[in-house]
Amino acid sequence: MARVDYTERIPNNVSLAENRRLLRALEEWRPRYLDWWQQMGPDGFQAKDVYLRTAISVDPQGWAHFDWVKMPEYRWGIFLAEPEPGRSIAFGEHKGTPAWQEVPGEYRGTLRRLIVTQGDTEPASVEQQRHLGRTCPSLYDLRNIFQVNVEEGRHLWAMVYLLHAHFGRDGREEAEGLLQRRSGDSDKPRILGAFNEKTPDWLSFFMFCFFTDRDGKYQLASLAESGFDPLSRTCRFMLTEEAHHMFVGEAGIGRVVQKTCELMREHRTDDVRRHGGIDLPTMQKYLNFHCSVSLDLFGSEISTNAANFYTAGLKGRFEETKKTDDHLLKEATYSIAVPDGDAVKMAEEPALLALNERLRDDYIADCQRGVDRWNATIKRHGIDLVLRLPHRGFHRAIGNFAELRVSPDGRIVSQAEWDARKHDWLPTPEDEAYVASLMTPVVEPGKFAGWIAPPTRGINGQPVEFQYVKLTPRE
Ligand code: BYC
Ligand code: FE
Ligand code: FE
Repeated sequence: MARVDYTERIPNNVSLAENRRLLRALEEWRPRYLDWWQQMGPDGFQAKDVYLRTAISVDPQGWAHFDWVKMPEYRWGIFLAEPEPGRSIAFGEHKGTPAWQEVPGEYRGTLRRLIVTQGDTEPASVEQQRHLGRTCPSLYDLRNIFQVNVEEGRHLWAMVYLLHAHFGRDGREEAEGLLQRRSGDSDKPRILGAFNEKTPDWLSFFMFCFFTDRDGKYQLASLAESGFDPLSRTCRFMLTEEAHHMFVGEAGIGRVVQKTCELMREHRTDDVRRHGGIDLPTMQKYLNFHCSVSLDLFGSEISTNAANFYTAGLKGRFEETKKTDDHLLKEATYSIAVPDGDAVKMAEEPALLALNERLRDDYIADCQRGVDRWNATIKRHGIDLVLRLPHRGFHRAIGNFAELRVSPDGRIVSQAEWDARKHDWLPTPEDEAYVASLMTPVVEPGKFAGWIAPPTRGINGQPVEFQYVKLTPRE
């Protein structure tokens, strides 16, 4: 069962060959997906061989397969984590009853909506990143972004499979819609805010992988708890891919920090721009931006949607089954941050309504661990500066703080103060132009752009100077 059948056009471990109708529907969707990939996927590298990892089975060893692949020939497939025999629903009003193998009629619309929202982010991120190959800081990084892109493409397949297999005609229509919306398009934008922002440069890309893919980790982990077993198993396998995306983000920013610190020490200056580096205050502004738009992705602090998802058994908490409370949350309360005059105070709210905020708290703690590791690098260089996550109310467009102006250190400020200070807090057009000016491609194996340190090791035991993408045919 764990073995993936690669003799099939659509590799899968869901016995697709035995379900002719579903197979046909997915085979019809496939050329439209490939058209979308050609049109909206990585710009300019479709014919190049890339050293990619492909899943050949869903157990951890199945990940060991690396090979040269042209991206349009990547084996996008449908992989679900192994079923847990006798799995039951862990929370909400159906707690203790067997997990559903089919969609319960009463939750059809809600589940479809959750799956479409999740699915929509996957192609959106590929669209946002499609121009970045042309300005890669190294072949190693070029390979990594393409690995992320093909896996986000596969995540779209994962959600489209669920739509086709379990939602009939509506599901097929939604699967088309996922190929029709476009990131940043004013007529048919992607569903969630962060996925309509631009990812214009590699600093933004690494920040996106660190902050926005990490929202993916937390959302997928909550959906992995779902009582709808096919969704749970799909998300559990997606999470194994997500780990690499967050590695790309954390290590990418870590390498920029490293390079900046080296330049600061070498030239005994904070002004590393003169030496082609990205100064730490600019990195802090990019961090503030990407953190705040990613915090919005968790929804409002108080959400009846989230309460309904939970009570229905559709979307759990992070690590729901490891928690030892009643998994119903009818009586429990949870402490959330709320604006109070010009300060922020904590208020107890019904835990059931505060589930988005609770997930956001888990996410912030996870982000902080990465920031601490960057700060350890800064400290090791004897530099007296710390990167900080902005306050959760900073620059928010969703929730309690959306109508307010909040400083990164969590003061509710006047519009006048915001206007005067926002250039200290968010990237300015000049900052963006400076970062853009650094984005000249470096494609010689083993060479890196001057604003980023090399990684400590290569991919799959290969040396750092390996030719991870074959830009010219091998002689
Ligand atoms: N932008 O009760 P509320 C990933 C809407 S990332 C625009 O506050 P709820 C990836 C909301 O839809 C993971 N609209 O929130 C990463 C609702 O609309 P209606 C993606 C927003 O529903 C990198 C209204 O506001 N997965 O995988 O509890 C690369 C009030 O909603 C936003 C998921 O998101 C926003 N930021 O929670 C590639 C999981 N926030 O009903 C991939 C599935 C809220 O009034 N989605 N709204 O029309 C969900 O679980 C929920 O839809 C949300 C929102 C957590 C997003
Ligand atoms: Fe994804
Ligand atoms: Fe991802």
